[in-house]
Amino acid sequence: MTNVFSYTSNTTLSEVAARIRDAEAVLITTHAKPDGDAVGSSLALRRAIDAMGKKAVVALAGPIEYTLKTVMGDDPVLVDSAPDSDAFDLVLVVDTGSWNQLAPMREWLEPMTDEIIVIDHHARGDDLAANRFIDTTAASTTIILVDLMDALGVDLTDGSIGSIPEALFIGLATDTGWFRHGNADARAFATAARLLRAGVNKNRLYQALEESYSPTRLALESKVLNSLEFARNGSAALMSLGPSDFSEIGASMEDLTGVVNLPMSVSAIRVSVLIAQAEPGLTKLSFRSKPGTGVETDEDVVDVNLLAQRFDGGGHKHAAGARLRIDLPQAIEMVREALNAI
Ligand SMILES: [Mn+2]
Repeated sequence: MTNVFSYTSNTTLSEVAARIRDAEAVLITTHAKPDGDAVGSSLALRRAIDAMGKKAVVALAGPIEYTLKTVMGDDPVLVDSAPDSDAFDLVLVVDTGSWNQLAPMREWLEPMTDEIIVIDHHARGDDLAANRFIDTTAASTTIILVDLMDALGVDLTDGSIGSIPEALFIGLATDTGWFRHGNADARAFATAARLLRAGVNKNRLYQALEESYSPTRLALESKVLNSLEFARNGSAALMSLGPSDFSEIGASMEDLTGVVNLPMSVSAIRVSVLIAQAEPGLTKLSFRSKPGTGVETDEDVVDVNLLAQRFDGGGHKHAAGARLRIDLPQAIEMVREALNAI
């Protein structure tokens, strides 16, 4: 008999809520280099569990984008330091279930497998926790957490700065590209409406997260667009940045967020790939694709999760990533080939 691991739920949200109610001290963590959904999920849980009178600690592995830091409030958060694992009787891992993305935490997470509950919306992950709640139809992990908060009876009517609804909104807004991406469905908009009704200030969050870049960002975009080439009969965009590009303008990998989407403004483009290398021997791939509109052929909808898997990466159908232990020219060659083959 073979046991093929399947990254699907083996628990329910009411069971997760019961585990949180029974816990005395909860440790919360998420993928390294956390994005808005990872941070929003972690903070929403911390604030909710803290309000229940329990100890709740968030442990993050950086770097954390500057813009994200400005909306994190003054919650106590451990960054790049190992928590005292013995002090916790429950661990919540959010927005990932993959060792790849939890490498900095693996040493202290692995002995706690029985205490871990993964809450995630990704399609792939590892067998790293006794319990998992996976909903791949959720636009963000925070949208799953709204249901969990309801199961816990957490009040979501105060959306002021530093509130639980605000943290939930940050995850939802950023993971949907501010409600533009294919995952922004009716549930996402309904949840957004509920959080806005609670008073979440979306204009403040949008400016803090999307309109607070340094001039370096434009210099970086200029370099990226300069590298643009088309593949797959003009339906794929491929862009690349090498170590000298980064050093010339004093930019780093963290400055690249969202840049992969630039070519999407072109009608014919269905898929976009950004290949970036800031340090020797490590190249990062970001994949994006446009969702179907119902008026194009099936071949026009590219599943970049499958594409990323060819490079040992993964993600969602329309947003995925991978890391390669090779240099830029070789990575470009491999991606060019893969794009022309799909
Ligand atoms: Mn997410």
